[in-house]
Amino acid sequence: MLSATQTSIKEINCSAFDHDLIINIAEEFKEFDFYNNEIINESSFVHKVIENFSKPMQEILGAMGKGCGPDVLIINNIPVDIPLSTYDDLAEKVRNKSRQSEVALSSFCVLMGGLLQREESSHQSGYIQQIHPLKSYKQESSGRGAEPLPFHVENAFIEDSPSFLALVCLTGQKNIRTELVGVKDILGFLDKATINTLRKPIYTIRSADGFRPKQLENTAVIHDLDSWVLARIYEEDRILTSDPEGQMAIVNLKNAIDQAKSFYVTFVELEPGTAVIFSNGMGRETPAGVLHGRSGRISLTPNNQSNMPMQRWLQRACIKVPYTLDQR
Ligand SMILES: O=C(O)CCC(=O)C(=O)O
Ligand SMILES: [Fe+2]
Repeated sequence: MLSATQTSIKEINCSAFDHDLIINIAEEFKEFDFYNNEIINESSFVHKVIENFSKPMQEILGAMGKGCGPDVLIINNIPVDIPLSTYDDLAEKVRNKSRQSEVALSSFCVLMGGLLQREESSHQSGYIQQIHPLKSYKQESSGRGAEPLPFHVENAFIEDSPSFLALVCLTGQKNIRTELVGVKDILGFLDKATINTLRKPIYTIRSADGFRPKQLENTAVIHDLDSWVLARIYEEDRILTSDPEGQMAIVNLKNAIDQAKSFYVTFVELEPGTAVIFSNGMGRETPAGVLHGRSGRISLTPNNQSNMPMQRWLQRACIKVPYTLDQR
C-alpha cells in the first residue's frame, strides 16, 4: 500500500504588520541596487529585518534555514508592487517598479540565515532573477521561456547549488502551475543498493536550457555536504555516467520519479502577492526537499484575467545557507 507523502508543505498568511513592514523597507531602500549589490551586507537592512519581522515569520523561516522547517512554505498576502509598469521591455519594467518584491525576497533570505546567490551560469547574473517569458526565447523550457519545465533541482549542475529557492509572484496566469515533488517521496521507490550507488561520485550533471553549457563532473547524485544532503536530480536526461551500475541506478531513479509524479505531485497556481519558498533538494542529515517544475504554456500576449496588461512574472532568489563542500 502506498504511504502518505513525506513532503511537508505549510501555508501561512503574511500578517498586516509584516506586509506594511515590507512596504516601508522598500520605500527606505528604493535607491538600492538589489541586483548588483549584496543587500545582505547592508547592516541597516539586516537589523531592520531581524528586529521588526513578526515572531511567527522569524520562527518558520529560521527553522527552514536550519533544515528543520517544512520542505515548502507558501506565504500569501505579501505586498505586490502596484501599479506595475506596462513597458514591453523587461529591464524597463524592473527599473520602474518599486522594490517591494526585492525586499520580500531579501528579507526571507536574512530570516533564513542565508546568503543570496548570484546565478553565474545563467543569462541573468544578478542577485534576483526575473521569471518572465521573452519573445525570442519563448520556445525554451527556462525562466525566460514559455514552455513547461520538467522537474528539476535548481542549478544541480554547479557544485555550489542553492539550498533554497524563493519565488514571489507579481503577475499570475490561470492554469500555470508551479509543481513540486518531494525527494523523500522519490527515494521511497528505490532500494538501498540503488541509493548507495547514487551516493558514489561517478556522475556528470549537465546544465539545462537557458544556461550556458556547463557540467559538473565526478559528483554524486545524492551528495553529502557537511551535515546537509543535496539531491542533484533532474527528470530530464542530464545525469550521465559511464559506470554500468551507475547507469542502472539512473534508470531506476527515472522510474522512481515517474512513480512519485503519479502519486505525490502538489502544485501552487501562483497569484500576485503569493510567495513560495522551498528546499532545493536539500535535507539536514537525510535527503529531503523538493524538485520543482512548471506545467502549462505561458502566454506571451497580455494577461487579461488579472486585469493587468502583463504576462506572468515572478521574481526569484537563490538562497544558500552555510554548508561547505565535501571534498571527498
Ligand atoms: O515558473 C515557475 O513557476 C517556476 C520557474 C522555475 O523553475 C524557477 O524559477 O527556477
Ligand atoms: Fe527552476
